[in-house]
Amino acid sequence: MRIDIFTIFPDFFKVLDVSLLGKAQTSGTLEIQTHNLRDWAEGPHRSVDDTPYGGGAGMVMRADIWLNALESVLSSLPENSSEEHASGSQQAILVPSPSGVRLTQELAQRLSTYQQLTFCCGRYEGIDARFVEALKDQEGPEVIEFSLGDYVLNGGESATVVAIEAIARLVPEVIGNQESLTEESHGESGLLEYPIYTRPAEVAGLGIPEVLKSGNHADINAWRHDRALEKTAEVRPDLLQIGGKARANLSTYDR
Ligand code: 6GU
Repeated sequence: MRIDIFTIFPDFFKVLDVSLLGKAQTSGTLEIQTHNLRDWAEGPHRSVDDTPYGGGAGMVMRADIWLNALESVLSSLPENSSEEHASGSQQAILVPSPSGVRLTQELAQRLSTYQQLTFCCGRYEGIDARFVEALKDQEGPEVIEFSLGDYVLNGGESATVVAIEAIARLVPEVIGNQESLTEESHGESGLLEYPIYTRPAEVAGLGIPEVLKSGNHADINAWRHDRALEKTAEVRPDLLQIGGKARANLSTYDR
């Protein structure tokens, strides 16, 4: 998978050189390139923003600079043919924004099959709305404005790091043990994860649930499902509501 990141803070993304994503870059499974938006700006200050039409606080990033930047990098990438589209080799442009669609495990899963992703990190009050409008108007990669949740960040950089970690770990070869992906929170079941334990058998006066030492895997699975359901009902009841992802997976329980 290839990832291009446009930002005025390229240094922010050094964190992606660490741990599993760093290894995936070294091995060539993942190629991440950052681009400094100011390289497409003009004038002595290489300014990328201006005051908002209609007034109001803060500054707005200029759509023309953003479009020029994307144009010069994306046009140099291999064509995204319809043939590739069918085999799951798509491209997407991702724009972090508190007013985007929620980044879910399901969306991360879909994007992990893409060949190339472009992240556009806005700062200040965001990017001139015509940037996304123009991208959607032209034939080209799918455009997705995404949000991490209902709170406001100073810019899209940290959200982009989060999105890349969520997506790239689902690319086969990035995580050594694919099995560790199968039973985690927000996975297939739609439930939060059950509690897990390791040695020592006693910590701070607390032991291990007996069933986990029983060797009976049917009992262990039933216990884990119960705990996952309990935890979900306690902290994320929304996941169990009608339309909630977990609801279809409660077959052994009263709905
Ligand atoms: Cl993706 N961007 C910004 N700027 N703020 C956010 C966000 C994204 N998700 C939640 N808050």
